[in-house]
Amino acid sequence: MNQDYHFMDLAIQEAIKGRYQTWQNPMVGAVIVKNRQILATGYHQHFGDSHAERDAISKLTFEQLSNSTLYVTLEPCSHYGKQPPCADLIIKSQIKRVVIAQVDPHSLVTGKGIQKLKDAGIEVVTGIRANAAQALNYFYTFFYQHHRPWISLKQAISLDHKLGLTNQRTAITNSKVYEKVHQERSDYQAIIIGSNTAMIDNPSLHSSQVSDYPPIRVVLDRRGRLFKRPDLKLFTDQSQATWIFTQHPELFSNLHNSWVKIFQTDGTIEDVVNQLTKVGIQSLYVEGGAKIHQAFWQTGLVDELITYQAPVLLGKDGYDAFTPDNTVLFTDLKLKQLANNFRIEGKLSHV
Ligand code: AOF
Ligand code: ZN
Repeated sequence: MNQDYHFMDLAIQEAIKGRYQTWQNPMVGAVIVKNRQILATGYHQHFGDSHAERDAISKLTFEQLSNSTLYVTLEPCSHYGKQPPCADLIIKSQIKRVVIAQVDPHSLVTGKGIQKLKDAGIEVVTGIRANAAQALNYFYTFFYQHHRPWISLKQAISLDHKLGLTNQRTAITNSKVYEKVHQERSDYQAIIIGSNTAMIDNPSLHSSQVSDYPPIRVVLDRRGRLFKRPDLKLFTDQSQATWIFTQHPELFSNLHNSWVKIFQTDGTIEDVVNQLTKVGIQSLYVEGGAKIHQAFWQTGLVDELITYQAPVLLGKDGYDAFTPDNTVLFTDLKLKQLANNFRIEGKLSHV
């Protein structure tokens, strides 16, 4: 029915209100309708808090709910997590019809929520605006489908494909790129840099969106060189968590505190990705430098390359961006001009 699309669009608008606050949970929106009238709306407001369905249902009386239709952007859950199962609440509320956009890719839920509703005699319709709902929770969906985080490499290069001048901090891109990168970081759950970048650039890796869950700053420091640099912003600025992956955790005993966490690794990127997967990190923004990019590239796990290019030639004193061994084809290419710089985004063809 046409109105199903209309009400689902509203549910998607509701879901978006939770952006930057649902963290490892999906953004979900709900709309309850009876006789073509909207009775209540709701959304998942914060990680750990009420689900969208409960948020909407709790605003209505039993009488209002009875025989109503619930529009929800994600399949209602059927398991006990931080919240009780929404499917049970929907059944208890005597909602007659449930329209769902996306089937939950989370293996604890997939299909089970829908089945529970059907078993209780509720009419269930799925797939209404499924693509839009999936796009809303792109990284969440990828994580549960592929059992690892989505990985974007980000690099800022000159026209001669160099990242900067050797051993000194070099800003080659303009202020619009600076703003865009700060905004873009907010979409990811972790930002990754290598120890060289940490020491040379001393970055704070801030993101521009206000959130209770700013991206975690992950530093790959196999040899444990950073223990001698407690002055780095990553250690002194408590705005975001810093996680160090090293083969020498013992060196960091003094730096370990409530926002700095030390992880032991075997030194491979695969191990870092595995450990991040285990703690539920769904998306990585790998900022470099070139060695880290190269190491990620070699795993074959990179899903997207984001390149910012500035109109400058760094010449022979510049150091090279990473270079793949073979020809690489991109899909879904996006090109955007930011004043006199370019942003080029390409997904790898395996995605
Ligand atoms: C949400 N918000 O509106 C819906 C979700 O730990 P819990 O209880 O919050 O459960 C999280 C899971 O519940 C989540 O991964 C997803 O599978 C399902 N549905 N989650 O956070 C919602 N409807
Ligand atoms: Zn739920």
